[in-house]
Amino acid sequence: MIHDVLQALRQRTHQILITTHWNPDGDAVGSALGWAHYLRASGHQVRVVLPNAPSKPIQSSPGYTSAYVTVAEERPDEAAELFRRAELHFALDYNTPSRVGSALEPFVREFAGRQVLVDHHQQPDPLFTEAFSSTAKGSTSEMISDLITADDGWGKVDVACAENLLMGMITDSGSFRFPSTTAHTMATAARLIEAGAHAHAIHARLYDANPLSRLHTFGHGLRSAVLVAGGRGAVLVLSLADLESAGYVAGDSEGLVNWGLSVDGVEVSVLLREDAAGLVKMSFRSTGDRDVNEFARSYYSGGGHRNAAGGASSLGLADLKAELIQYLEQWLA
Ligand SMILES: [Mn+2]
Repeated sequence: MIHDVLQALRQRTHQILITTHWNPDGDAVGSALGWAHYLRASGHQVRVVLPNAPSKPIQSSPGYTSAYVTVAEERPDEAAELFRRAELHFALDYNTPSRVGSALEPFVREFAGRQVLVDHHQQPDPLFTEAFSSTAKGSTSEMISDLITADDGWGKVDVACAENLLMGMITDSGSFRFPSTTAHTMATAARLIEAGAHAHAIHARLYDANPLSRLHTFGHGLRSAVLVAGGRGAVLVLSLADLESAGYVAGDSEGLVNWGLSVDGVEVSVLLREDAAGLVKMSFRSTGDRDVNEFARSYYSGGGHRNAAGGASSLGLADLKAELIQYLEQWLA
């Protein structure tokens, strides 16, 4: 299947659109910009549409400020026009059209041209008749690197391309420590470093550039941690009052939920973060076979991967916490 796509790309120049999911993370932006750099080096007309802007450190990725990158939330008309104009759409790092947000979702659903999914989440939407989808892969950026290998195209990978793909691999693998990290992952990273990517510089840009509010947000979250289900579950909470006192800005709580797993014996960690709209955002992390994707889907209309998922509830922070602890006690008993 993917060879058909690569062959079509080799035959002539295409008008290509690349999109990725709402709140684009390092892998979303890394795979999108990395693939854009590669396809442009191959002579194609390429535009990237991001539903909304990523965090500041990710905005310093090579190419982010280029004219061919459109943030749909800021320029909706331009984004709509790009969907109308493209003949080939690559949907990267998401499994279903709703992940691009409600403004862009109809454009993905009604796209008239050829549509190709490249993604590592579970349950790819059947809308994508051409799907390069594998949950065994740790990142979409690694999958894009595989496409470049299949295209025999490493000669066209410049520093900007390599930096983006390596950023995606670093962020989605927790700096190469998650179970999805394989020998192939490391070999791919080595190839990207050979192509000019600077692993240390990427890491410093992403992780040593915190605002103080992030430390204070973590402080509140870490202090709140409780163990449930005989120490197999951890629950962390950030109330609106916590966020206010920390001077919270969007993104400050990213990665906080992982700290629950650092406690000896904890298999499932959940972070509840109160939202100004009265909603509580939920992040789930687990180790081994504990399937938080399933748990989040069943109880909190969420989903994600087996070991990392999200959800939301309008129950109110205190009630939700009590309910969640009850479910965790049952599940982890
Ligand atoms: Mn990803």
